Amino acid sequence: MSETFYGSDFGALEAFDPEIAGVLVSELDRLRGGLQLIASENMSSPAVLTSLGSTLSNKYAEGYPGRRYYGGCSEVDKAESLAIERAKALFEADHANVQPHSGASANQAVYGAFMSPGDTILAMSLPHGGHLTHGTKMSFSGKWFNAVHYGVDKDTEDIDYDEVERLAKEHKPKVILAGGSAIPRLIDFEFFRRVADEIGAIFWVDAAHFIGLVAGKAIPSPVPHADVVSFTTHKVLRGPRSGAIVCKAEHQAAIDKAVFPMMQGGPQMHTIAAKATNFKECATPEYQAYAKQVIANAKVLAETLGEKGIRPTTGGTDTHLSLHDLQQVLVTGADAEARCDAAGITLNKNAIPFDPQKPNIASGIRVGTPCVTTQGMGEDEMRTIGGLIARAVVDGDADPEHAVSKEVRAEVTDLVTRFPAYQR
Ligand code: DSN
Repeated sequence: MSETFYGSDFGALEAFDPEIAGVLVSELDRLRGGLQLIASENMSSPAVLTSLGSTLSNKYAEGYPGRRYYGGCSEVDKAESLAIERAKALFEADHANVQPHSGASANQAVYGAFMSPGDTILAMSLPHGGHLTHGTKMSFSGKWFNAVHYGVDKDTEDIDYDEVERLAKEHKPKVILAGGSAIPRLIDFEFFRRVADEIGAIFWVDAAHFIGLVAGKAIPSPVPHADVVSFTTHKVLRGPRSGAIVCKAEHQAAIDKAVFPMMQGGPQMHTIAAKATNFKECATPEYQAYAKQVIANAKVLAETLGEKGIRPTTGGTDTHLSLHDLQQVLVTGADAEARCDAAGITLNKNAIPFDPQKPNIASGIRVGTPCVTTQGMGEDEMRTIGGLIARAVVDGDADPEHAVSKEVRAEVTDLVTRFPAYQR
């Protein structure tokens, strides 16, 4: 039986608000028309998008299933219970909280659960691949907490594990945090667990970037090792734009209280329903094959760019992303991003470890394969894409009318026509 779901009625939007309807259409055209290589983005399924555009958005449901501060929660309780149970099963976790609105909200809750203002956290530095919420001075996390940062080793460009251990013993942080937004290599969770145990610290993993690879059983999971794992649901995982936390049973009460009422009010029930659907998708063999292909693709893309003089830091990748040093080709990250944009390739400039440039210029780019793999592309297409990026970066221009921009864009169009996003 088909049903009319008020909320997915594009015709109604178009009739009432053509300006916003136009934005929806032109954004879809933008997605379809170019290559999306931002490592933190993906393309959720129509099933996930349907809940996001549903009447569940109307419901106030402060509290947790069966323990709400509002009436009328019988149906949203079902959605949240499904999301919790599916997350626990998918990640083999004791407990899941699916209410965080985003990765930053999830991280706020972890601080709230385990730390008081002035307490010390040991985390990866932002310029070496960490994250804004991991104690940078501009963020609440650096203003309210004493953040000590480790970085990468100058030679390997991978996490400097000796420094982690030295700083942990010197500063005795309450929490040790692993994870970040530009780490191409696997993280040694057992090492972090041992160091945390030696000083009696909580071990927290911010798995936002790679949790989808964990869900797809393509890389080892932090869940057995960490006290708490926070993550976003919209990156490789391919769910709605949101966040979640899984933790050991002993931290359940602290995490739940920190998410609500400490950091958030009403949960977004439409997004929670979409998370439930996403967790179900992630348990399928198709998703598991996808996660493995994301990594295979990232390896080939990193290697191809390296062959063109756009060196991958750490020598390559084990995950969905690679970070590339442009100094050899004498182009800044900002210029590379603009040249690629003009050629129909969306990626982002990124600081590389020990970067001589300011962050808004940067000496690197970050590329990721979640979107293009969702579109069905494989290793052959990654070789093509690596060549196109190199042409745009080295010979191209920020002007879309430049000959190289036009040539590369024509090849991008050919590729995305053969591997369409959101097939019509
Ligand atoms: N902004 C995200 C990223 O691009 O990695 C992290 O929050």
